[in-house]
Amino acid sequence: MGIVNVTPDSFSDGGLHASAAAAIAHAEKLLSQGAHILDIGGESSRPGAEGVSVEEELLRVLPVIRALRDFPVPIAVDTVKPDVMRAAIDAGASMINDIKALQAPGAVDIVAASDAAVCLMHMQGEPRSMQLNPAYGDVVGEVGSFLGGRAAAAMAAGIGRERIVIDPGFGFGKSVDDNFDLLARLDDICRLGFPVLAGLSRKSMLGAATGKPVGDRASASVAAAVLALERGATIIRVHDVAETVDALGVFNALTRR
Ligand code: 8Y4
Repeated sequence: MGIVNVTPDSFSDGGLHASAAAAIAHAEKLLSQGAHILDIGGESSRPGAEGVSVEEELLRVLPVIRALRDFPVPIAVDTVKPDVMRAAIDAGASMINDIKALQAPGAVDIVAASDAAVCLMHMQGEPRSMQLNPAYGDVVGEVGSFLGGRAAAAMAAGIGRERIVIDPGFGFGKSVDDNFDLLARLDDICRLGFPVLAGLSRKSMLGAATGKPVGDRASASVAAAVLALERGATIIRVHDVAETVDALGVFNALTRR
């Protein structure tokens, strides 16, 4: 899964049209590098980030979804807002990537009423404050029971199990140790019986392990991707698609034996 951000602050200052054009060009590049899914996001979910309105988020993501809908890969939309989910699905998105695991009022029903797939992610707290004081007794157990519970709620609302992906949410209300505990035991999360998505790309746990700044974490990200694959993850959300596709080729060559 290749990451496509459509946030004006990620690009210089050309406004919304330039942001959409840059995002579409970036998506084309990721596709040429071998991405199997594109994840379009119009609201930054980084620690400390401020939210945007439904209107602003739609102005960002809809032109990009419409431009990519005929590409030969599924389009996921990274949003927590039910109104954005509905409009994105109507515009051609086939997956909702929700860092709040469909907990917003109405979100489960909107996905249930569609054919879209959903990624249910674990987060402790809210993006603005989640990294201030993350605390767990047993991080793997707590994340697993949250994800199992959200998947059960999704299925009870009519979302078929074949439409559900789960994700431990690396970096979302977790200490460095919590993140590495989750990576070490990602096989436990896989045992819940749903495909597991791992988003480790360039995250601060990799900065902690390497001492490198965010712009120099590509190799660390590829290493983390392979470790996640080895523990059973089947979707890897990344910035560095070409490098990760090569690593996946090596992983698959070994795993097929
Ligand atoms: C550098 C670059 C440092 C990016 C941090 C980051 C996930 C996700 C994000 C994830 C799923 C991010 C939207 C955070 N992470 N969705 N989204 N899983 N499903 N931070 O792990 O990339 S945004």
